[in-house]
Amino acid sequence: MTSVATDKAAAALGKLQAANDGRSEIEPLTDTWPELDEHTAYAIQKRLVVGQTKSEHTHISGLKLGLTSVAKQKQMSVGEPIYGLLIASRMIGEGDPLHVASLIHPKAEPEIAIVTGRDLQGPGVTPEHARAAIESASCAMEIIDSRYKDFRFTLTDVIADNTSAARHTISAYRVPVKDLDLRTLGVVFEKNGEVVTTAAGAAILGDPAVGLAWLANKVAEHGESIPAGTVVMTGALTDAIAIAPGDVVRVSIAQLGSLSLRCT
Ligand code: 0L1
Ligand code: MG
Repeated sequence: MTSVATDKAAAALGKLQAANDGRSEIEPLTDTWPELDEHTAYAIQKRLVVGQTKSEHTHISGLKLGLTSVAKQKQMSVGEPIYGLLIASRMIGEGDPLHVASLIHPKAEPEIAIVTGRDLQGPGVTPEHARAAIESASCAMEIIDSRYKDFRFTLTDVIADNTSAARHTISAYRVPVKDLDLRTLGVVFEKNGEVVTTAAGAAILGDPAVGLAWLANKVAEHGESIPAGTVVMTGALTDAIAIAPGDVVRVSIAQLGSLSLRCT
């Protein structure tokens, strides 16, 4: 990075951190820094998250995929997903409520969370390698909350903003995937007792294992691997829905069970 880019990255980091701490919206970084590139955006993301974990005395607890549906990729004019980092203190325990006022404009999305049972070191990880590395799967929900006004951002903006990650909740019921085909699991997403959307595991790039393989190869570009025991949120199975105090959202996934989240 040139010294100008370093200064811009430091300023961007400060803006995102302040927006996160103050629950305030900002304009996209690329409005004033259109040349922000993907590599720099991931570097900002990492520094942002490491700073948050230090100030909250917590740690990075896993990885997440974003933009895993073809529809979302088309909307953003991109041909691949993105990844972000999970923060342990941002996990909502099963049965605990989400305090909506602690966020800016949260939305909930149903996901499959997996835990890996083998190390994955890219490049060259195939969906077959990734499939064999998935040890268990669970029902999960991600609460996304872009720090950008009206969720308006470019690809590099959202990467720098840790892919809109805000909170996540994962069922403690972990199902071994040995005899499970994640592609064909039916998904029902409800809000206040009404079905909002349905999907299948194949909504994640055709197969969550494809997402995991992409992730292993992508983090390798940044000198990282995915060690055995890593939790990965594999991406939204349906569109995210806005949530408000009083709402209860629930995801049910065939063979994985159900998970509810009450918003206060
Ligand atoms: O987890 C996600 O799929 C979110 C990716 C970022 C895009 C968004 O905020 O909708
Ligand atoms: Mg998500």
